[in-house]
Amino acid sequence: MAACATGAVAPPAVKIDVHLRDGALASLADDVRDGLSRRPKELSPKYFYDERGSQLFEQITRLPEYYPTRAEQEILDRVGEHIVAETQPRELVELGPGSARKTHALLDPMLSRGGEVTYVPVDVSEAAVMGLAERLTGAYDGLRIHGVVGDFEQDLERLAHNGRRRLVAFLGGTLGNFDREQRRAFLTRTRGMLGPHDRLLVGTDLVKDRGRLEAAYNDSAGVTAEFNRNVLRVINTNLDGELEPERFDHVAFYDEDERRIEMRLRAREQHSARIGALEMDVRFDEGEEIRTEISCKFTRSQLAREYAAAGLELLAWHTDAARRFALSLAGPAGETA
Ligand code: SAH
Ligand code: AVI
Repeated sequence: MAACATGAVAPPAVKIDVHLRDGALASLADDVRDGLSRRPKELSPKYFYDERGSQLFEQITRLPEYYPTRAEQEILDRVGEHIVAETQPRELVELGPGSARKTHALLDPMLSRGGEVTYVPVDVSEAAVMGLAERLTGAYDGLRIHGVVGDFEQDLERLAHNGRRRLVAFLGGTLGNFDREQRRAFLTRTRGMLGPHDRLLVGTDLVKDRGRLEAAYNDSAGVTAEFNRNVLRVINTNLDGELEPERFDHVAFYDEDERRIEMRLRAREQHSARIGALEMDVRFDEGEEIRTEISCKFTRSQLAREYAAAGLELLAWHTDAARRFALSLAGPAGETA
């Protein structure tokens, strides 16, 4: 028997848990069968983000029309240090980090306080988690990374609390990609991850004039249109599909009553497409649409109400100078005094 070292063994600096290896494909098949059988047809936005989709989203964040990323970066640069000083987290859990470019505004002040810091990125995209783990280990000495390839709608309960103060960040406005019911379920589950001193930091896009909103989702370079069509390529690759992205137009418009952008793919002509793995032929009428994403826009009072309904209390609200985007800090209701 090999001799065992005595004393504490330092945990590895990087650990990755993959919860989705089979699950992603299983749920893709079920979701696509269900979504493309509905009227109107619908697909979940979580399937945009294969490697190409993640790259296209990165390009979107740099488009002149797509202001949310720059606006949120402006807020984080201004208040990131203050938020860390107030909340004193030792663990940062980030839901849907993507490339985690903005996360430095939280990690830098966390690490500069000294002591051990753990970063827990949870993303459905394996490429995103692997990529940022590699980049951040290079960038920070002493940062522990516990990456989780998982679905933040299903896998949050798997994130064991290590007893140290936790900040859960949900940046970019991704909360807006849920409808009201999904938000309530998600916020309630996220509340369940928080101890009395833990905090939730959420980025949300704000209600504003139709022109600026619609421009952000109809960029002149056509990147958002390619991002939208990418969901069809994801189906083709993973489910032996024969959907033809070029037979669909990208559609994005602001619904003022629902306060949300709706993204759709509209069939240019009547046609059918085979999805081999589902043994399914999908028929599209001319002009028929698949809803691929909603992106809800918020006001402070609406978000405060939604937090309260999930057992959370809005503690702080920060916007960019042009008031396009907000970062809100919340904690468990009744335990934050
Ligand atoms: N937070 C980043 C990225 C936003 S894009 C930013 O602010 O720029 C949305 C990210 O959430 C993508 O990385 C995508 O892969 C991830 N994502 C979408 N749905 C998800 C789900 N259900 N579970 C986990 N990650 C998800
Ligand atoms: C990730 N999410 C917040 C983006 C949004 O604005 O709703 C996704 C996106 N869709 C089109 N452009 C960007």
